Amino acid sequence: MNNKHPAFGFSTRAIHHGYDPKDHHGALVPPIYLSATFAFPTAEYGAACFAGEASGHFYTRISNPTLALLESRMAALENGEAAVAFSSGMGAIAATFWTLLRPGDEVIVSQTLYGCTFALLHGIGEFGIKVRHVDLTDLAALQAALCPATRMIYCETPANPTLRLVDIAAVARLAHQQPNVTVVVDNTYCTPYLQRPLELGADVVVHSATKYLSGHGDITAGIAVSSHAIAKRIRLQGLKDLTGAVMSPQDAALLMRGLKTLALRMDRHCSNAQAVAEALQAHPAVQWVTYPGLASFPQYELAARQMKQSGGMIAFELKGGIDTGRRFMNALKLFTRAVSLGDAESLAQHPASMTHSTYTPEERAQHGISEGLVRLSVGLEDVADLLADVQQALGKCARAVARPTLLAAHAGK
Ligand code: 7XF
Repeated sequence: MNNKHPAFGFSTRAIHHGYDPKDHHGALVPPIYLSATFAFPTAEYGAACFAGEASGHFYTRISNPTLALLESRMAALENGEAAVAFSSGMGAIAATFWTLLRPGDEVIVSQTLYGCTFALLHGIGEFGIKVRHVDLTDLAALQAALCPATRMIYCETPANPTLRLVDIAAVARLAHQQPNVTVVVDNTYCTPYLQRPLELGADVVVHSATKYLSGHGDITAGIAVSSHAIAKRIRLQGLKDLTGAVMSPQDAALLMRGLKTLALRMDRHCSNAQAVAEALQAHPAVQWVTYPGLASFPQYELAARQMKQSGGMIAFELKGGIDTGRRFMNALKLFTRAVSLGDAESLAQHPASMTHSTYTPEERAQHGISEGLVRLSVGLEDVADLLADVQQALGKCARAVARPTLLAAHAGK
């Protein structure tokens, strides 16, 4: 899918693609078409729209000019042919699954996914679709899991919340040795500014656009980007009939506003997160920290090859596990205790009891989500203020960890 939109750079496309003010009374910012339905010039034309013989907007659950502009912009940024907008990331993922999978099919999914995607996979399992969880960092395991019934490979990279990476090009190469296998990548953590899965051989990219793409925490939204042929199927089956999870035109306008600053914001998220990850790594209260920009990151070379920068998400655990983790979270003054990610505000949450509470404790253990893992979404504030907040909260944990150790030393005397 290379070079479909080569003319302009990333930010120029994010700001201008698909829109010319002269077609809209000179309006600099695209108007919002707040209309559920669209007039037919004749009865025959209306019938032709429903028969798929005429193009044009006729009902917003299927298409709308504001959504169409957003979709063409997202396709331009991901270097795909087409996109379909949804009311949430889960809407985009569910519609993609329902469109591309049928009873008897098998889907191979990577270890560790966002909690509700994991729950959705349990759900589709009840409809006769076999779900295999495979460690996609192990290509031999993937090769062994592929079979004639395999229709889809699905992964997040980096995964929420462990940050484990999947080598998209290697997985796509293996998958495409077999006909009819669609590789779907959730690119929420990276956005197309940091990583473009379609250029690496994936067939569909899905996003929770609730996160970095919109960037301001004020909408829930989702996007699927692919070839024209797959997007048409996702629109006419997954969106129109099977979920109805259409994005509101007002949300599309907010999302396009967010896209204009995506590159600037991502640069800042990445540099702030790098500084916070380094501070965590250097602190004696920290047991481990995972961030793709640290040399200690197990897939550091893959991260450097596949991602333009290291992203804004950090996973770490404190000595003393979740008890100390909760103490840390409750001591934060600038970071907000909240789920979601990719906002201007820095956020801290505990996956085992929040975003990944859809897993049983045994499943979390199998998928590498430790009970003490704390997840940070590093925002856009001044880095000195973020570091000061993390340091003061860690200071409280260091004292809490040191105390029982001292008591144990005395008890031993
Ligand atoms: O339906 P949503 O817009 O909330 O998106 C679902 C979704 C899909 N893929 C990834 C990688 C996600 O992280 C999400 C949503 N995750 C939030 C989080 O992890 O904080 C949801 C809060 S419960």
